[in-house]
Amino acid sequence: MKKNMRKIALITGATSGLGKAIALRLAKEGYNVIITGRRRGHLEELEKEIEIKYEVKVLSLCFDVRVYDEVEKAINDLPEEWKDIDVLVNNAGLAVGLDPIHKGVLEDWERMIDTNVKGLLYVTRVISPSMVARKSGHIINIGSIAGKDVYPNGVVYCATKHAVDALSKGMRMDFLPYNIKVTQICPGAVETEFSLVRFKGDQARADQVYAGFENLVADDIAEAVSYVVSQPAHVDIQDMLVMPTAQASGSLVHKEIK
Ligand code: NDP
Ligand code: 8X3
Repeated sequence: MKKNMRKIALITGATSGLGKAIALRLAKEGYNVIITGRRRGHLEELEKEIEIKYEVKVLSLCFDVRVYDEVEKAINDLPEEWKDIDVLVNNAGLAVGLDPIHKGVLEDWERMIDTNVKGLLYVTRVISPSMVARKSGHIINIGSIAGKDVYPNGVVYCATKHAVDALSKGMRMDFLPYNIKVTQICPGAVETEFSLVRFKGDQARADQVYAGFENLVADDIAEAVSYVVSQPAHVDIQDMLVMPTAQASGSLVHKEIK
């Protein structure tokens, strides 16, 4: 921790799933947290939960990572005491649809590319100059097994996560002179709102994804984040692949359906 000051973590996509669990975990560990997402009501609920449970400060920022002007305004308008962000967790992201390329829905492709690739870049572009100036910071990009592997019908999502893999490697190079750690955490199947979003609200189809095996839960990834941020200054966990025991690759899950 800074002398007499708590560290600050900003988590994108904190309204549900991994981002919410990561925000709660970092707050539990004494970070003041900036929680972001588009659903203002969800942010307000999480803000209250954190304030009740932990003696840290919490600030909500409601913006769409796909809109550069919104990202820039939200971050640049931060009160002075919140400006020196120590840990940025680039988590906001989504898959939309599960179609072969020749049947792909252009709007779905745009949403995935704009959120998972351009959104991550926009947030990093606005926050990293302050880390560079201070020669201090830690950027954690939430990638995926889909960034290490490719599975049929999910190719565009996989391509966006391969982009996150490349961006994580490249950021590590660009930030090397500035003492900024870059970590990529790549989960396998975690039960969150992810599949509900992918299948556009079809809960039964989303439930099928997690049937017959023990998937990861969001707290498993919060635990991974807790591990990487707690390393000493000279240690950077560069890349972490966290899979359910029953999942061997992007498309190979051992299911026991009764
Ligand atoms: P959820 O759908 O539960 O959460 C996604 C989060 O991203 C929400 O908080 C959502 O907030 C936010 N988000 C989506 N689009 C935008 C946007 N345009 N602007 C701002 N925020 C946005 O899914 P997960 O928690 O599972 O996903 C989190 C990350 O983990 C994603 O990057 C995903 O690709 C990755 N991942 C997930 C895995 C899984 O199996 N669940 C496995 C591997 C990686 P809001 O809607 O309020 O804007
Ligand atoms: C999310 C999990 O299985 O769609 O990244 O790759 S999966």
